[in-house]
Amino acid sequence: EKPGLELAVVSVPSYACQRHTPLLHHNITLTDALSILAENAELGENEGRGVAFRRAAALLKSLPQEVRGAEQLRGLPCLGEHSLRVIKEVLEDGVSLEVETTTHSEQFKAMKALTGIFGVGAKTADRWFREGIHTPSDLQRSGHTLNRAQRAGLQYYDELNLPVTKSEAVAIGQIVERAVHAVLPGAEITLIGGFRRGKQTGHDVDFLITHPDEGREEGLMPKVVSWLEAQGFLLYQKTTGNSYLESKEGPARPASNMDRFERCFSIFRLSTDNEGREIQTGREIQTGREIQTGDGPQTYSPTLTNTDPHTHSDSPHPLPQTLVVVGDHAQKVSWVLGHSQCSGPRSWRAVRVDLVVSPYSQFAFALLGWTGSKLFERELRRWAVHEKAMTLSSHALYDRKRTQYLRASSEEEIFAHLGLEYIPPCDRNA
Ligand code: 8DG
Ligand code: MN
Ligand code: MN
Repeated sequence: EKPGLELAVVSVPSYACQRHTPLLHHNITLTDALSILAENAELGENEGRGVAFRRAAALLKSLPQEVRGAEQLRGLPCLGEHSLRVIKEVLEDGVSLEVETTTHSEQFKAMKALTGIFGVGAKTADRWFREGIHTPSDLQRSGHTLNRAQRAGLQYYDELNLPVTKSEAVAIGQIVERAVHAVLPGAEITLIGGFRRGKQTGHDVDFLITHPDEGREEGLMPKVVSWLEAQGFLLYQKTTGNSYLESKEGPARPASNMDRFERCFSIFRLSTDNEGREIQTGREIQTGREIQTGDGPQTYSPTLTNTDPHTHSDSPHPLPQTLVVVGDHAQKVSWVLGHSQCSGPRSWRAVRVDLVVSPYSQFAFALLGWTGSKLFERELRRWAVHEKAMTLSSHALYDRKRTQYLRASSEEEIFAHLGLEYIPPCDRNA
């Protein structure tokens, strides 16, 4: 075989969960084009079409080298007629007319801007679009009655659309850890979602919380939320209780994307100084940390007053050190903060945070289900159903032939139950 001429077509498997998909790959131009079409289909509530474009893009992300000609794609799975046409166009002309038209269409731009408001889905955005509302400002002026989530979404629109950096995620993680340990010592907190897959930025920060003594985690979320609220860390939150019940007959209906864990969708108030450097201060607790400036690390001496009655340590203990928001991102953050309509420049930013609590026995399933990517998750469930006659959710794996639940205490075990090679989080970026 002549390397370089043909992509080694050593048969690429057709399910994304059978492949390694790293964050950085060789076909960005092609996948960007397909993602636009996927997004447009999703905004138009054409889910099937969206998935087809997502699968095609995911296939390209898993290839070991850049595709230079359409002939290299022969024999590859997941490439439908429409996706192939777009790929060929981009390979030949550098751009696809359909993608360009979509990107510049008034409807696509408006739908993106409106669904970019936290709490606004495609249906609502479409209704508004047809009333002539194209931007968040239009919406503000319209006088429409908004729900609590949408009001918060509109209020923090610019900030919530700034990417969250890894260091901001770490800072949020420290706050979450303090909150959780204050109300339930011994609980374990795991960073999930895109950051667990190795992304350097995200649209939010996701955490999974559990406790080794099953049952101790019950009712944890309201306590964590109260603690965070008392400390002034929350700008918005909506908590939902756990409603999962395992039945002997197996899952009642095919597992969907929505699970039934205790959870909290929130907006955090993350402190920054006006240059974007981070100085975390709660209302009552001031934490010490290392602040990295252009001149190198400086120590910020800790004064920790533990005011929480649930924890019994009264000696000040040092917290894990942090991080900083520096450089380009910091400038962007301060620019947005400085220009937010409601106030002058300020020393904090809003960050979307998702918290999920799982019982210890479901932890591996929750971890796998919340690490993503969304397409990787969808493909895992599709593989389970179609290839293994099993039902996978973020709670459990059910074997329909043996009519029993399959237990697992690690992601590795779940992949093994499914007859799949283990794919680590960094390779689940489908
Ligand atoms: P990003 O935030 O950096 O943009 O990417 P992400 O972290 O991959 O996306 P996400 O929207 O935060 O979602 C993280 C994972 O959580 C993703 O795999 C999808 C999954 N997820 C939800 N909602 C639900 C849900 O209700 N149930 C389950 N099982 N998973 C969910 O977002
Ligand atoms: Mn996320
Ligand atoms: Mn999330």
